[in-house]
Amino acid sequence: MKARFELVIVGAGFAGLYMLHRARQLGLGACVFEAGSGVGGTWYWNRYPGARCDVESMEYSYQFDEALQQEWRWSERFATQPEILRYANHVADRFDLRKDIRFETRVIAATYDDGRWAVRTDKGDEVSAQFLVMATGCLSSTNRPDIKGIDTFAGPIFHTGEWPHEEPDFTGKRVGVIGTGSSAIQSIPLIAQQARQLVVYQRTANYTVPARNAPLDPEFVARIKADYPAFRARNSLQINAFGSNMPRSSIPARELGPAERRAALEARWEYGGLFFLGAFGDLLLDQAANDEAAEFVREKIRGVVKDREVARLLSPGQIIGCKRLCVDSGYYATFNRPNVRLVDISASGIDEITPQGMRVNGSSHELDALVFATGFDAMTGTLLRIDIRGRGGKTLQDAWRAGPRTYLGLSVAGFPNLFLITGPGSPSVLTNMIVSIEQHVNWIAECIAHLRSRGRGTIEALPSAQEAWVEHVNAVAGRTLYTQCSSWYLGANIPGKSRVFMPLLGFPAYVERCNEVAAKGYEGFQTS
Ligand code: N01
Repeated sequence: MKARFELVIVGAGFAGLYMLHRARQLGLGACVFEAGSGVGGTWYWNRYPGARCDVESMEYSYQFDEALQQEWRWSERFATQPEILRYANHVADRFDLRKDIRFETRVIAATYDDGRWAVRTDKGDEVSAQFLVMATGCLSSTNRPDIKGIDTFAGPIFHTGEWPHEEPDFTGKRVGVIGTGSSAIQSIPLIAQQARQLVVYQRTANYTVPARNAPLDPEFVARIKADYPAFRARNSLQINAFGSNMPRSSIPARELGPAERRAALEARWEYGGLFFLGAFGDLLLDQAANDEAAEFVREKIRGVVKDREVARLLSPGQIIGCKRLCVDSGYYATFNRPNVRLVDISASGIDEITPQGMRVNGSSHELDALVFATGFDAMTGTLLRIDIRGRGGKTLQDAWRAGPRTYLGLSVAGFPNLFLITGPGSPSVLTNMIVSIEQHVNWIAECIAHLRSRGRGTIEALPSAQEAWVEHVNAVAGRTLYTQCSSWYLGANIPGKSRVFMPLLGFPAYVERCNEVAAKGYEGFQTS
């Protein structure tokens, strides 16, 4: 296709779908390119067994349309991947979005020249647009470690982030899972139920808390639906933009006695989910408070896992919450099964993959299938795999050589009319993503409307505003414990990636700043 649009959107996940809807409301001619064959983004690709959201379903949905949020019925407290994908498809149908989406088409290059973006795809499309919106998601480029011998393996290799549409059958098979992050922790209990033998290769033990998932109580749903906007408003005032039903405590651990601290941790452990990190006001600020919560989880692990050595290996030592906390259903108990084995690879990694399996710590393991649950090149990976060139032909790769630099996580100096949705430097992955997505899309739509109403065609972040923003993001992170472990928030999971803490902590303050920027005529931007 060769065509001219006002807006090109890359990605048909929750960000791309809503951006398209808003573009239409503004009367903009828009086109979406999507690499997958359907909508849903993360929820299209991550179909591994056990995949479900760790934000409660009554919150993990759009709020822009009251009829939509009233009519959709979630079945469980934490929705499964198939249910969330059904929801994304429902939204696409309800708002008739598919006709402007080109599926199975990957954007490979975008070049800015003389007020417009020239966008190229792997299907040979060459389109031009005034505005380019990257709705590419934060966790959409899989990390496939380059392990010696990987191409020699005789059986199938799966990655949780690119799971096949046809469900693999592990019945009677010996399966190896590499990694113990959220994806592994969700899939391991289910793979263990099917496989003859499951071997889990763990480099770093991870903290996980029980989900306490359950069918949704109709009375609870009715209460929320009776005034959904008020529920949304309360959630948007939370630091992570979710969880007003169980808000973070404002009391620091040191102001509580030992029994009160214990009770706070127990209550949140019983409640289930990420709320555990809100047991103390300073759990992610103060080492002693964090140590107490971490030891509490280790004690729980020892209480569940019968083999002492396995329990010890499963017990993480790092700061809890510093890497994304995992939420599980039966993860630790899975290691009591006779067909499950934990292999510690923290000291020397995996020696090599062989046709029959793996060599680890000098011994051979025979396996029929391998599952890489090794995560993503988060937040920047997908953007940097596209050849994006801004003013004067400068590439995004060059602009971000020392780590991503944005203004508000929405815009990059030197790249006019390019918008990022939930980009680095915005709260994104530290929040309920759908809430952050809607806030970004609304801001972008209002910005474009503002430009049009004033007869202006371009907007670009000022380098000075961007530098100040990068400093602000670093300063906020520096006041917490988040920067003190090797997480994907910092890019530390990808060899050679610059270490920069990418998300910004604190949704309400961020929204206030975005609104203030707009109210001041897009302060920190130049328009022409
Ligand atoms: O990926 P991860 P994920 N050799 O990066 C290991 C979201 N999510 O897909 O810690 C051996 O967390 C790596 O080890 P180490 C959520 O935000 C949400 O699980 O680097 N091992 C780690 O154990 C989450 O945080 C949900 O030492 C290697 C694992 O692989 C994010 O997605 C569900 C290795 C990767 O863990 C990513 O989660 C799923 C190597 N060469 C995902 N390289 C929910 O909503 C990496 N590893 C619940």
